Amino acid sequence: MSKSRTLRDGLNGSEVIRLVGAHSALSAKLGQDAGFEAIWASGLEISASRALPDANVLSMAECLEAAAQIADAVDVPVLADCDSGFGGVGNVAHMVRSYQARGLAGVCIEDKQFPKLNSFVEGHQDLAPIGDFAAKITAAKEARTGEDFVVVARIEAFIAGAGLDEALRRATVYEAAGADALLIHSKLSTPEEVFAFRAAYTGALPVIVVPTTYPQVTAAELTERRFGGVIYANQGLRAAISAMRDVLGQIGAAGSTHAVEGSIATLKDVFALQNVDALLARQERHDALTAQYAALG
Ligand code: SPV
Ligand code: MG
Repeated sequence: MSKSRTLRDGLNGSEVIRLVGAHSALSAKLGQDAGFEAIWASGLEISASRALPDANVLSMAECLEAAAQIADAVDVPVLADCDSGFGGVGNVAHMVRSYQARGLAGVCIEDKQFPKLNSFVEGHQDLAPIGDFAAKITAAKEARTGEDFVVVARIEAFIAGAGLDEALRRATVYEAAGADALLIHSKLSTPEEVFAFRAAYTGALPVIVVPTTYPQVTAAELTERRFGGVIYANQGLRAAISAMRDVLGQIGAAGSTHAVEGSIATLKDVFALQNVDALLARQERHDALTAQYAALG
């Protein structure tokens, strides 16, 4: 089954599909190994891994390269965070063709103005006009090939302080424009807003949430409340930052690596993640073939 079909089926399944954020091939592999059904190529994580703000500073080509490296490294589907689509409808069409060609299972675009600003950064969160964003959704759908590639419309009404009625109005229009799923985002410390949205939304699309600021919510509760997907968008990156800062600080303070050696990943572990065994097996076969062909001559 294609990765896009798997993502589509997962979003429409009887339980929420769990996506985990990644910024690199390695972090995506760790997410897959941990049992997540899909990967979120996170704009926040990818920008942060370059020590840059999540504010459309990176170009589409740079985001695409990172997302494609992620997709190449895993068997599970990857949903790409494409911010507000990198421009107008022309950019969106090019974006969809490029992401689909590089093996992504779908794209998510959000109804904010370019340049976007990460939803949790204090500052102006300006919503795109509803018609303008809906036209981008249609452009995305028209640019994809086949039926399975997923186009997610992300609603930022709560983030911009525009309220439930505006979120629902946008959901209806984006559904009419052809979206395959909705992502409703909230920065409250409880799931109250997204629960209210899910209860009031009467359309047919699966609804995805990103419980970064309301971590108490469980996947089981989201399934019970009829959500389609949950994205743990940045916990892997945050864990890596904490772990690296801690270990590097210890090495600097102690003047040796002795104290940390037992608590960090072994080189054997690193080699396994790099698929070194496959490389060695290929080399062995190459050596055998070389000897065989040499004997023929
Ligand atoms: C991301 O991971 O880049 C997201 C989710 O878009 S959020 O950071 O919550 O905006
Ligand atoms: Mg993002």
